[in-house]
Amino acid sequence: MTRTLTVGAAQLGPIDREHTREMVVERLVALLRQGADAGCDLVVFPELALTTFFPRWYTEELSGHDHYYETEMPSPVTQPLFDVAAELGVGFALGYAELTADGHRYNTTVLVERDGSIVGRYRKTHIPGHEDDEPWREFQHLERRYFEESNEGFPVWEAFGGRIGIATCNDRRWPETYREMGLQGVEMILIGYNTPIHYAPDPTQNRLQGFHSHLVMQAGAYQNGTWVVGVAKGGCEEGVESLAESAIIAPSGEIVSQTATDGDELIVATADLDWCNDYKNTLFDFDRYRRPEMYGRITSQKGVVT
Ligand code: CDT
Repeated sequence: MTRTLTVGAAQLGPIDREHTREMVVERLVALLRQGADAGCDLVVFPELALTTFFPRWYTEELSGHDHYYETEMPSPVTQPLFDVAAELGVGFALGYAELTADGHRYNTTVLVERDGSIVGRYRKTHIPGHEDDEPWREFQHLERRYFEESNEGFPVWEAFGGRIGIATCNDRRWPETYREMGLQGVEMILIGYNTPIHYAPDPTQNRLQGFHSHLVMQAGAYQNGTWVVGVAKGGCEEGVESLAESAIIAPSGEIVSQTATDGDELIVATADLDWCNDYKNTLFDFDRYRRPEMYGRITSQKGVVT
């Protein structure tokens, strides 16, 4: 019998700064219900799915955006999501800003099973953008000011009848992200993102945002024999145009479903998890073909040494 997991990519349109958590949770619950109607086991929401993408604004005090962070998960305001998940028997992955009791700030995603229990959480590893005020930009990308790099690595969990991993937005551009999970036998990687179309350091890349997003996720899927679910918060949020083009990608590297809008939209695919083995046991039989003794620089060296 084949192992299948019906997964929904629940793309979100913009969340404005005036939108309350309650308003957003209502949108998430509506998408979760749509997912249940479509037979989903798991619905994946984007990165920072409870608030606007606040790192676009500089605050003098680091704590200036603390109202955008969650100090508990679930909290009274996010509890309905967990309750509806358990009621419908549909799990979810949800990105949010996490402020820990000892004052650390992470860009986090929680994975929740079909009974509403927490499987685990992933904290973003690769934090893009900049730390300091750069008012010359049309809008800023201050993730490096408002989030710490996680040192926890890339866990893979036995859940939903398969092996599930998570990456967050910029993580998807780094091949190490996928390979770290590939080496744990991952079968589905969930990736939420907020990707502004305009890239201030090199605007020649603007027209390529969609291509680059798919390029890296499709390569990561194929080279590791895994499903990849890429989910955007897209559309024009607070004047900033962001990439949509959410996609569910098979272990072959092929896109099997893609959103057609840049607003709230659910796409669904029934993922055959055993399809992963067609790649894991042949061309990408790591045990047989990898040469880790030749890859020493990958973990011993950070920048380029000519
Ligand atoms: N959220 C996030 O990681 N976004 C980045 C934007 C590019 S760097 C300014 C991304 O890699 O899509």
